[in-house]
This record gives sequence, C-alpha cells and structure tokens, in this order.
Amino acid sequence: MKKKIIISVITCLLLTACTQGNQSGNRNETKETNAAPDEVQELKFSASKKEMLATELQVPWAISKNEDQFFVTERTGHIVKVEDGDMKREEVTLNEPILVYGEGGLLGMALLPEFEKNGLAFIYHTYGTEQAVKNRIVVIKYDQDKWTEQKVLLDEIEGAIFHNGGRLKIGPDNKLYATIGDANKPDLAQNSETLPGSIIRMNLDGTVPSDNPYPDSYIYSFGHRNPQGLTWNEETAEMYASEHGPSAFDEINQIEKGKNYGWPRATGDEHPEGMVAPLFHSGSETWAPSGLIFKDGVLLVASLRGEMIREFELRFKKQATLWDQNGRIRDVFIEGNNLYFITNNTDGRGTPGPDDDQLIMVELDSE
Ligand SMILES: [Ca+2]
Repeated sequence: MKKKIIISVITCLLLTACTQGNQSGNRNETKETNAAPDEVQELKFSASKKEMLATELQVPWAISKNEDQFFVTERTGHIVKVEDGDMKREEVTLNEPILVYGEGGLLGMALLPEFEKNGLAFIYHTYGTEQAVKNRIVVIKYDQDKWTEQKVLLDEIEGAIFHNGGRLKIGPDNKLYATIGDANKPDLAQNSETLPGSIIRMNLDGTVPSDNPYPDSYIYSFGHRNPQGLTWNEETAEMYASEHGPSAFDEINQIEKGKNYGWPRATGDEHPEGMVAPLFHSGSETWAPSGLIFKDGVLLVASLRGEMIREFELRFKKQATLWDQNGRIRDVFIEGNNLYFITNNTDGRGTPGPDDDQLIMVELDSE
C-alpha cells in the first residue's frame, strides 16, 4: 500500500494532468478518462494469510486440482495427493520408466475433462537414457490411489539434461498444449518442423488438429528456448507463456498461432521483423519463470531463481513482486481468490528448509 501511495505522489508531482483527477477523489472516473498511463499503473493484487497445505514434497513440478483433491507431480516420479490436510505419495506405473536426470523427470500434468468420472490425466515425463534423453506425453488412469499408463499420445520428443520444457495445459479450445524445450540444441528452435523449442497443440486423443498452423504438425509456435508456463485469458482465449532465457532475458510472451518467438536469433527487445518480441523480458536480471496463471488482466508467474511470484499487469505493462517469502517457486494454481503454489528448494539449486518443498495457499486481495 505504501509503495502505491509513493508512486502516486511522485507521479502527481511529475504529471500535472493527474491533478484534476485526484482532486475529484473519484479514482474510477480518472481511469476511464485519458489519464496518463503512469498514473494508473498500480498493482492489482496483494497476497496475505499464508497457509501451508503440504510439506516435504520432493521437487514438486505441477499442481492439478479436482474438487478438494490436489495432485502434485514430483520430478522424482510420484504424484502426491493432498486432501483435507493429509498427503499421500502415489505410484505411477509406466511402460517406459521415468528418467530422473538433470531437469528431467515427471514434469507436467493436466486432468482430462470429467476426471471425477473417468480418472484420466495427461503427464509429460522424461525417459530413455542419459546418453539419449527423450520426453513423452501419455494418458494415465487413476484407480485405488495408483496411476497406470493407458495410452501414448506423443513420444520420442528429443530431450537433454536441461531444457525439456514440460508444462501441459488444456486450453479454452479443449485442445492439449505442451511446452517443449530446445534440448540444448538452440538451432532446432528455429526449425518449424522439429519439436524442440516449440509449443505444441493436439486433440485430446493425440491426433493433430485440422486447424493447426502447419499441415500434419503438432507445432503451434516455435523459436522458444525453454518454455515452462502456459495460461489463457479464458474470456478472450488470448494465450500466454513464460520462457527461460539465456541466464538473463527471460520472457513472458503472448502466443499466437504459427509465430516465431526468436530464439536463438533474438533476445530482449531485439526481435527482428518476422519474430515476435516478448510482452515482458527480464533484461539483465534472471527470473527463471515457470508456471503462470491469468487473473483479471494480470499474469502471476512462479519464479525459481527470482524466488518469487511476480505480477505482470498486461494493459499498462506494469510489474512487481507479489510474494517472495518461500524461496524458489515452480508452479501456481488459482481458484477464486485463493492462489496456490509449490516451492522448489529441493531441486538442487536452492537451500531447502525443514518443511521443503511445500504446497502453500495465500489469499489474493485486490489493491
Ligand atoms: Ca523470444
């Protein structure tokens, strides 16, 4: 709150145009007129009332929720069910064993529509050997606290010790989207015919949608380095993704069908014609952004190295820290004003405390 007042005071000193609006005492009226953009660049949310829902998770990666049950993937190969204060680490039985290597392992998860009836979920996981790392997307079925492979949707996705991507989400168009890292081969990201360095889109049965941008191809957008977050404005179907840059220049992109997002030829604002520049980039800083969600014109982004949830206001391109009390953060999930997130202090790059890693809930308040 203090920060907002200070910004407002400074802005008013600088901009005589705002004087009249503030004197009227009607902030909404000011926003609807042609007020200087700076004046209304306030953060939308603050977060409070922290509640710890699960502790001692092992490198948790993705949060899913069905009614009162949370399902959290652990990169080490399990799915943890969290319900009414209890947590249960559940087995995942697959036809290809999960390869827990580098940044790989059991990564994304998305529950199918009508999960409570069919028990079906998609997962993205690493497999193969350390010499030949691959990733696959499979359907698993939940039955009596166990998960078992039902069907392969896509396999032989080239992977590596780093840059496996791994986020899975079902979009408002009822298609399955997945983020695929460049597998440490940056040039593949510029090839619109190879999967590494892309965001892909498929029907829920694994077939290629007829309205994908390239014939018989899963690729929806390309030129990505290591995208790990996906979300939509459900009302407009606008799609957003987060992406790890090369030690800096992390990106938040608006994703459009068939477009090239520049990696490795472009970083930061320097995206030449034919390549889409990011909505936001971290410049010389590192956020290491992973899961993100959209709420009320704002993207809330989990950051690993940045050790925070960062808030990006889309209309006025304003950004700031929403939450920075729990170290590295891998994924976020929202329901109403309840924001859930998982820490990632046990992933080998953090300093885990006795409760780490954790599933935490905070309450969002509109500023
Ligand atoms: Ca880019």
